[in-house]
Amino acid sequence: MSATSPSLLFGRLLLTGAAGGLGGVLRQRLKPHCAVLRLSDLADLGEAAAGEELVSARLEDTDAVLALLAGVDAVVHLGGVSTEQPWAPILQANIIGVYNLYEAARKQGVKRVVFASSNHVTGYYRQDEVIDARNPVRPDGLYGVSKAFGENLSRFYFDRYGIETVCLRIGSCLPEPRDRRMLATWLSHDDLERLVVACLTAPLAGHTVIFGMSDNTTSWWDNRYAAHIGYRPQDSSEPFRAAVQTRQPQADTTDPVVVYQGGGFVRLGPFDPV
Ligand code: NAI
Ligand code: 15L
Repeated sequence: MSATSPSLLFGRLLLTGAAGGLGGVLRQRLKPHCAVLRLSDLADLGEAAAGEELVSARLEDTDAVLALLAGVDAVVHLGGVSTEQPWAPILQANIIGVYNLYEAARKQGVKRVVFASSNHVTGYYRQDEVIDARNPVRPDGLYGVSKAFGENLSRFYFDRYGIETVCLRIGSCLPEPRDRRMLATWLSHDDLERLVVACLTAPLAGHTVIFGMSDNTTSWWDNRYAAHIGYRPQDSSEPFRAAVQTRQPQADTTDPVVVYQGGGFVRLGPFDPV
């Protein structure tokens, strides 16, 4: 069941990355908020349900992305490389792709974008620190660097062209927290829906960075500068704590995976040979 009450707020919404993990979650949950939900990916999207439009597009294809944004009121941009990968795919999807998206938004008159950034933009902060949106970025890999690029690009398109963006620094959005780190980073699927709908409907979004987390007891992130978005998480990782801690005894506290907020990502890549 939807975590927010259904209402038709948009004519046409675009969801990129719709064939992915979170795309599958939001495909069901954004439909009540628009007359038409345009779904895009390079992977198979299955059959179109009533009120859905399916568009196959590669984000690095400038013309395809320009056409993708025609007639769209707002974009939820999930598409792209979602883990640490070699530079070539990151460049195509997360650098060129996000540039194509903002150029298309400018040319097609789209006024609001919800951009799936990541906690890996700030993954080299320590787990004993609490940070907010004004702390400088400290990416934990090329993936995090590419998301920081998207955040900066969207800032420029707001300052120059007035295109509003909410950058979601999503933590770990899964049905349940899987490990100790995720007790702090977990975002439930219901709270993801609440967050995205709040970003789409906030009267004034401007350019905002918000950490995508549930109302977890352990927390490394402070959303004080995103209060105007009106996101109210209703879930918490706490009911999962005992099971997680039993399953995963505390690891070596000098291990970088335990020290840094980015967890295992601080060990990954770069993959290109020396
Ligand atoms: P995912 O990898 O399951 O989905 C990404 C989708 O983008 C895929 O369906 C893929 O086919 C598509 N895609 C990749 N390259 C593309 C290209 N060049 N052109 C067009 N489409 C392309 O990722 P997931 O988990 O659904 O995440 C969605 C977004 O949220 C991603 O941008 C990810 O970086 C971000 N995010 C997700 C988190 C999570 O916990 N799932 C945490 C932090 C950020
Ligand atoms: C991310 O950015 C990834 O897209 C996702 O797969 C998770 O690994 C998440 O971060 C995380 O930090 O748990």
